[in-house]
Amino acid sequence: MKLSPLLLAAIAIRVEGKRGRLAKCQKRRPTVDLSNALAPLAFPPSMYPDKDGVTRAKLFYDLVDYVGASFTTVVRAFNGGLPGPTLHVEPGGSLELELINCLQLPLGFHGKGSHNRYHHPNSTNMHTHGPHVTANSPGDNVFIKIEPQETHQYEYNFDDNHMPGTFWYHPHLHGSTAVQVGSGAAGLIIMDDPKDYNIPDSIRNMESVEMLFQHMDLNILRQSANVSEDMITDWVSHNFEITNKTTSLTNFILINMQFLPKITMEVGKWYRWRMALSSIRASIAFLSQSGKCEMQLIAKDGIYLPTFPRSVDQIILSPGNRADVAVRCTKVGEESMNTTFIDLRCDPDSPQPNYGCFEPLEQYSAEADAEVRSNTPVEDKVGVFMDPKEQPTILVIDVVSTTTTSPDKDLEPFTVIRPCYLVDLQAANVDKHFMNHYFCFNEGQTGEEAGKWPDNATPMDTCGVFGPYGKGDGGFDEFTPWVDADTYINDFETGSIQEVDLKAVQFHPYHQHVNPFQIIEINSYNTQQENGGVIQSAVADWYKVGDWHDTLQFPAAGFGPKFVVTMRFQADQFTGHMVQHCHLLFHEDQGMMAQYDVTGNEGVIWDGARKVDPTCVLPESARKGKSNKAGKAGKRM
Ligand SMILES: [Cu+2]
Repeated sequence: MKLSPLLLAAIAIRVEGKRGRLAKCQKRRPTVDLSNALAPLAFPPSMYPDKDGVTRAKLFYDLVDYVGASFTTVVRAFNGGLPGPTLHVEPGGSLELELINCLQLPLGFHGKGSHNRYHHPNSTNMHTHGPHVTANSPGDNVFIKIEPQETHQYEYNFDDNHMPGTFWYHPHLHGSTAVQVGSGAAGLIIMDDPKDYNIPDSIRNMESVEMLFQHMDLNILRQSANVSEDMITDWVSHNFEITNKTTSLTNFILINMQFLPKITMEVGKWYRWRMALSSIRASIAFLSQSGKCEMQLIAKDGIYLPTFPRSVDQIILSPGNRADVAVRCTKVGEESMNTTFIDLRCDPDSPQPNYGCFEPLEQYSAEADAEVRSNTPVEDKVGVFMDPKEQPTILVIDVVSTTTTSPDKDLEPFTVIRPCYLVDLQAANVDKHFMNHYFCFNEGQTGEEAGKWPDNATPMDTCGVFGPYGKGDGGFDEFTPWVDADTYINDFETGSIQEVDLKAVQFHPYHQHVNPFQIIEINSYNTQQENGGVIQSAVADWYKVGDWHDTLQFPAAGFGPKFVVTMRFQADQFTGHMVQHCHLLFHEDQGMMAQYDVTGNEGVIWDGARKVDPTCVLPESARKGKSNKAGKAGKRM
């Protein structure tokens, strides 16, 4: 039967009508040109709470032509800018966020075989990384799927005792996190210090510099675009052009998507650098080249240090981490912030992809490059992504003379009054213990590991976490790549204290949603083994027992498989999903994710908090004695 043009038109309208074309999506694709090095660092627009404490944000997710320092491409971005707008929120307030997915069909790779591989590049969702909020809708539910031309309304409510700090947001749809976050879809969330917050004026009044660091790992982006059948950033056949406009590097660190930007700071004045690392693979460490810029660590992952400030020589960030660091430069002139090499024994000769390495690596061998390129026939067009050259400098500071007569004083030691969900847990009685052990099979291992190859794994790189349920760290028959939103690896009740050993934490940055965690023990008993474990002094300064994180990779080369970091957290208030995953997002897409099931009663807090710290602040709901909806248990992995 031949369809009449009229009928075809009617079908077209019906298809269009089902998904609808969203109003207010951009009519023309904007160009964002950030190709020049040494340009003044630019900041994305900021959105602030209204008088009622509610931040009302609309984020349009759509395409942008990005002109970078060495290449141009098309990326997915929020509100036509890179990075997305900075969302300011306040304790006791909320964030009402409408996410409008303006992307178009096709869905890309989906259906059979796509589960733990890169898939549906044009569908998306939102994760607020760091805030202590519920994972249930309309809150931080990362199992929401917003298909092309659909919208979703999120609402995140922050308790009035929420610790202010630096957080961030990014898409978190399993299968498309690497391609989306890795090409720039991210922005900062800043919970500002309330006017009456008990921090010193020197901290409160410090001018802030907001920096979203982005590692562009074009190799992984190309793979994920390819596998997910992404017709937008399909860098194999179109939409990608090496320009070498400012640099020939193709593997580098950007700040607010700019290559080697410049900031201006007055000599002798403290600035609060609020930083987040949006990276799907590399970590970074950097320092002041001349040593003439002092650095005092104030907060990590949006949580003030137990006592601050802490003098540090280097700033260390792994994928997903944030840091607030007070920086004061004492010599007028140009200062460079240079990356350093923190040894994780990332083997440049390994045919396998290296995990959790600090970039830029000091070297890659020609053989390793050849291996990487062997499956990538387009190298002539796009260059060698793992470039052997370093990008030592990532930021330049113009230190200028000051208009004031005296330099800022040294920062005085101080402790903040903490919310009860962040009291010291080092002496607490633990209710339950779990061992988190991440693992990846690489493509090259499939043959020799065939006997151990799990039924639910895919034929490519496959990552997962070891069961058994409630215990972890089992044998290969307990190895489980991501299952689904109804399946859990452990359960515990609200109001309990949980302890987790992180076993592969040298290589895989462990991130858990909802509840941040405290470092309890850094187990270096294995120091004498093989190569002799070394914890560099910069690492020892940065990661201390008692510190809090929501994402942790511990750079400890040579410690071997027995190296473990033990952490604890309160399962505070929020029942339901508590997702944990590797923040190398290409691993997460390939299955390195599981979730805890928080049962018990909604709203229950740990009754020991006030005994540990009588000054800790309870949320309003607990002060009024509300609590009570029981959580229901989910399916076991
Ligand atoms: Cu990983």
